Amino acid sequence: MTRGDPPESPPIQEPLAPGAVILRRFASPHETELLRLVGSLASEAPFRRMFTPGRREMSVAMTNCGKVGWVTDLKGYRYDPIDPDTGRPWPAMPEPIRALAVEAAAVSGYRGFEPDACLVNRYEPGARLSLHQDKDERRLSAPVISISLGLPAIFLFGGSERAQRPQRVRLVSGDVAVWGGPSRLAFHGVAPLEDGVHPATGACRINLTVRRAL
Ligand code: MD3
Ligand code: FE
Repeated sequence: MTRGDPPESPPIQEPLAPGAVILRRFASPHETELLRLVGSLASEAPFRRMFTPGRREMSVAMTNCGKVGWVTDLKGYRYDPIDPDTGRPWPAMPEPIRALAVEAAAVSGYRGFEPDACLVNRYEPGARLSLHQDKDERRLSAPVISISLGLPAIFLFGGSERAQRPQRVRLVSGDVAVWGGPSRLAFHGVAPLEDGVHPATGACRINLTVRRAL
């Protein structure tokens, strides 16, 4: 990816909540390249379905790149520099992914974002993510940037309390969302993925979340 190339159609910024914005189709010009990079990092650190400390197998398959990766097992959730499945460090974060996330953060008002981790989620039809907060990162002042690729999904965006009924937002391939400030600790999740076929991914959705974990 070349930094500074304008997207083919002007990006639409859709405010969602204080500190949270959706940049519609911001990543669309890079869809093919991003998916190629995901394929390449998954050849080093394969997608796997992890277990929660509560012994449930997640329906979403995950892998990571960057200095550390998010893992869950019977012992708990954490960021680890070593992939437990391969015993090797996670693959480095590809520069185009880092640059796209830093640019999305900057246009959303978060300057100086220095990500060190990227969690890659793969949803097949029926896969879902129940409402949760992302709070395993040390620096909650840094935003989380999410990049959606492939099949559309209904993203659930709640408030600071789990009981708050979440907004439902449809995210399509190329959409980038920025979550920071007052929204950083909001409860969020993903509704079960609907069946479908996407020209670039087939029957799945890939989500990249770029973070500052350490
Ligand atoms: C709002 N991923 O990996 S991305 C996750 O689509 C995760 O795979 C979802 O939740 C997915 O933890 C949602 C959007 C997202 C990511 C992080 C957030 C929204 C967020 C952190 C705080 C608030
Ligand atoms: Fe999350």
